[in-house]
Amino acid sequence: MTPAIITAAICGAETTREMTPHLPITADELAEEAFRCHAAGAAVVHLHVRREDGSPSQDRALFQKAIDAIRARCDIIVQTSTGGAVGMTADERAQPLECGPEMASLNAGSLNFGDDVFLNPFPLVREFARRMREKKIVPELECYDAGHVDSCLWLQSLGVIDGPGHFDFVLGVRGGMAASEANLRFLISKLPAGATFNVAGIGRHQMAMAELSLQLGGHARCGLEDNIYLSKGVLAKGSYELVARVAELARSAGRAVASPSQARALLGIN
Ligand code: KMH
Ligand code: ZN
Repeated sequence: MTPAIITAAICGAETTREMTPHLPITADELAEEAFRCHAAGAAVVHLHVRREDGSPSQDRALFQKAIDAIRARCDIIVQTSTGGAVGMTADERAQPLECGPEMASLNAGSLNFGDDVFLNPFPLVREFARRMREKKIVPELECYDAGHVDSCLWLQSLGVIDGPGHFDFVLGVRGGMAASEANLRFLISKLPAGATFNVAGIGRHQMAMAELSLQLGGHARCGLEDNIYLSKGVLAKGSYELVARVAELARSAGRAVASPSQARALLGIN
């Protein structure tokens, strides 16, 4: 079986210090958390950054500082967010692509996101994809709904994004597809031959979706961006505790845990 790539989503844009005191905010805190996640088995860190007051930002300088701090600690793959927070402009969101990440998220379509709307119109997707290709940044195709997979296949047929692609099924957002086994199996059935997939279950679905993905040959994402609890009512002390648990799930599924260099080979990162 292919080694399992664990992605640690350590910060996000919506989780707050009021929700959990364990959220990393400064560049040093983000680097320390990425290092702990790497030690626990993560090969990729999905990165957002914050201003000093904790508010979400896509500021290039803040990203550069965080990336430099992470790279000084370990060789984990840095996947910068181009999603940012709901309501940000495309120009704001694209800034981290200027920081030389190996990977970046590419959100494949729009959806209701709780009471907000997360806008990803095709012109934005095409422009982000163009910049990623120009900079040799490997996109992770963020799909919150089945139509987003179809959109990616259409963009592949137009040559806008390279196939077969690395997909991330984000399941359990209020407004997107629910986190269920039937939904995940359906999404996998839509993938082109040779595609790889990751699953990010939101909230209480995180571990169950990670386990299922690992059993089905996929990869898994966890961390405080998507879920703050280690078990019911018990806050995770950091994303690293969640990564350690997913690493156990991988081994139980008969999968080795991929190192960053194994993940680079699997994801086509040169
Ligand atoms: N914060 C969400 C609205 C991404 O990083 O690409 C979007 C998000 C996706 O987190
Ligand atoms: Zn994100």
